[in-house]
Amino acid sequence: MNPSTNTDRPGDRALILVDLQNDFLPGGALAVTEGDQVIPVANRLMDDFEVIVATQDWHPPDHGSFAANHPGKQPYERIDLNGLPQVLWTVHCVQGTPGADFAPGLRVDRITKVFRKGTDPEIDSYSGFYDNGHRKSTGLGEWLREQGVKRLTLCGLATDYCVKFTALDALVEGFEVTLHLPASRGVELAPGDVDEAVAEMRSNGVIIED
Ligand code: VGL
Ligand code: ZN
Repeated sequence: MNPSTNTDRPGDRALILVDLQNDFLPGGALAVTEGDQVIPVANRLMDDFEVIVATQDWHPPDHGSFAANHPGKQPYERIDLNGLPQVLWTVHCVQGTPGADFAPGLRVDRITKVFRKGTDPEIDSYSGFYDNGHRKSTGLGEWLREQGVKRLTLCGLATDYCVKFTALDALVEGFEVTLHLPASRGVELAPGDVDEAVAEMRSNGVIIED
C-alpha cells in the first residue's frame, strides 16, 4: 500500500507510555495497585502507533523526593523542596537499578525513543516534558514537533501524578491529548485522587478514552 494512503497508523499521532517501570508494579518500591495489569493493554495499544515514546523516572540516589534523604521525615509527608511543594516518596527508580527498568513483558522493541526525567536531585519531575518548576525541558515537546506529531495518546503510571502532569503539559505545548484509561492506574494516596485527576484532565481539554 502507498504509505500516504495508509490511515491505520497516521504519522501525526504518537503514543506516550508513562513510567512503565518495575518500581511502580506490585512488589516494587512505590507500587501502584494493579500497575502490572496495564502492560498487556499498553502492548496491544502499540499496534495502533508508529511513533512510541516512553518516559522513565530516573533518580540519582540523593534525590530530594526521597523521604530517606530528609532525616526524621516519612514517606508521603509533604515538605517544601527548594520552594516547591513536594510529596516525599519511598526510594524508587534509582538510575541503573532493576526497579528503574521497564516492566517485564513490555514490548520495548517498539519504543522509538525514551525520555528520562527526575535526574536533578534538587527538583522532582512528574511530567515527561518539564520538571515540576517548569525550569528545564526534557526535549520531549521539541522532539515530537520535529517528528510532525500533533496528537498524543497517553497511558501509564501513575494516573494521579506523572500521567496527569504529562497530559496537562502536553495541552500547554499545543498537542491534542487523549488519555487511555484502561492502560493507566493511579497511586491514590487519598481515596478519590484518580477520579479527581481524570476530572482535572478532562476539564482542561484531555479526551478521556475508557
Ligand atoms: C511518580 C511519584 C514519584 C509517577 C514518579 O510515575 O507517577 N510518582 N515519582
Ligand atoms: Zn519519582
